[in-house]
Amino acid sequence: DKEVEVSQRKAKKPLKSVVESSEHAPPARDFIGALTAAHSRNGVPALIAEVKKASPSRGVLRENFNPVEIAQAYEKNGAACLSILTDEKHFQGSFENLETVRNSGVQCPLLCKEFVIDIWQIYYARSKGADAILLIAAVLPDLDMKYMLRICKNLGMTALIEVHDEKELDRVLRIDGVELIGINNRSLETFVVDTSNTRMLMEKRGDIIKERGILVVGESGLFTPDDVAYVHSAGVSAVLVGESLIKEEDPGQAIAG
Ligand code: IGP
Repeated sequence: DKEVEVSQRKAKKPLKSVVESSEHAPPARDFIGALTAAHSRNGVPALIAEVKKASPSRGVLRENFNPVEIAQAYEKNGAACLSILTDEKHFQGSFENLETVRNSGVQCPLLCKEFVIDIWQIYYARSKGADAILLIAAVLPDLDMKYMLRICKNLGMTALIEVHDEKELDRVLRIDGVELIGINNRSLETFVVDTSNTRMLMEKRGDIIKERGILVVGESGLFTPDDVAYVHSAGVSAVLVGESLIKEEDPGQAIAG
């Protein structure tokens, strides 16, 4: 049904016009640069804070959901980058949220969190101001991944390539031009979260990753400073945190605290 969803969006706007608007968007900001700067400045993993209303495993996370307010609070309290859920079906996100956050004066680079299966989505994300986009190894065959990575580069965007297991990580490490890998602690199939997943994969492939200068993001299920310290010691330069921040009454304060 993802297929249907995408073709519906296509029906709204043809690829050609979306490509055109992507070319007229203000240039993409440096997502990796922002992560590296924050990591070396603070000596702790850079924070990508996620603007997320709901999830398939947890339902609605926040009732009074105001994406701009949350984004501004995250930025003010030291997030290096923001992740904006645009998937409507499972996360109640929208491209409108991405666009309004981009136009709200927030300076942090923005990651578009979408289940990309079609290049249309990449151009559309860029046209709405995304600086980076998620590409999930579990849903994309190698050829698509390579092609989409090229498109991102041509648009000046960063691709965050998400893996969950060793097989996916090895596939991704065989692809040229990969600069940023996310290790998801949550299985997209079972929703089971295990933070030792990041550590396990870093123990196995950390050497190659370092050698190739690839940056790693620890994703999902991080709730406490100890959780963050744990994935940091595994060698990640950044963490992606959603639920534990968004559920707080004051999501900005939750970063500071
Ligand atoms: C954030 P959490 O457990 O802190 O809310 O997780 C982020 O990692 C998670 O939302 C996520 C995700 C995804 C969502 C990781 N990969 C792919 C949708 C699609």
